[in-house]
Amino acid sequence: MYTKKFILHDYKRCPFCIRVRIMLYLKDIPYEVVEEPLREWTDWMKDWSSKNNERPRVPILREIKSDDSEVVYTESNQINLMLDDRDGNPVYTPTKESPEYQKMIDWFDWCDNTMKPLLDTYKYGENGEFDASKVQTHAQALASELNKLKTELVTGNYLLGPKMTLADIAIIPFIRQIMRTRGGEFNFSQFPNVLGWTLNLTEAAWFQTDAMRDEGARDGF
Ligand SMILES: N[C@@H](CCC(=O)N[C@@H](CS)C(=O)NCC(=O)O)C(=O)O
Repeated sequence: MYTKKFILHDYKRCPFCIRVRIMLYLKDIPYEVVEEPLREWTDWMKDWSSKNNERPRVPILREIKSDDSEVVYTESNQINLMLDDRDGNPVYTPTKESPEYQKMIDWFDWCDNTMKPLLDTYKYGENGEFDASKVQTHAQALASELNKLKTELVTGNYLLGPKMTLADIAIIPFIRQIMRTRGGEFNFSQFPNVLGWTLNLTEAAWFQTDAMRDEGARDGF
């Protein structure tokens, strides 16, 4: 059964969605977009979430097959692993048996479970209550985690060496978010190679395409 089309349930500014849009672009996979109004959600999302007893969240990628059956994929990094592998030519995924594969999984985990909570606190405050007097402390906590990126990027252009992988794709939308918070007040001069890695990716011609645009991304997201 062949794939008739992909549909991405998307929110422009969501960094998890940007991960998936990067991959769809790099793998040259056409797709339709359904914009999800966060917290209101489309009827499809409400229906899917109640049938599956899952909280509505973006991104969701639907694969519509030639017989109109559909497969629903959730979790941005899992979606990206699937997209990279589906043509039998995984360009951005290290081989499963290699130490790099486990390192990639560790970066996924670090990004979502360690760095993102610190980024949210830096951006929105503890429990979403912004307090300007605590920004410095929150920035320091975030900076101490970003040291991991700094150390890793000493040996190569990308996190796992000379080639861009899903590890870079997973993390880059979040670093861009830090760079944009409150007009870019985070002090990146302490991380010149992280800045270089970010600009190398975000200023690449392919990153400037419509799919990667996250307009409206001021401080709000
Ligand atoms: N682990 C998920 C996280 C997705 C996620 O948290 N998406 C946010 C938007 S950035 C969302 O849908 N939030 C709505 C909610 O949690 O109610 C992934 O990697 O896809």
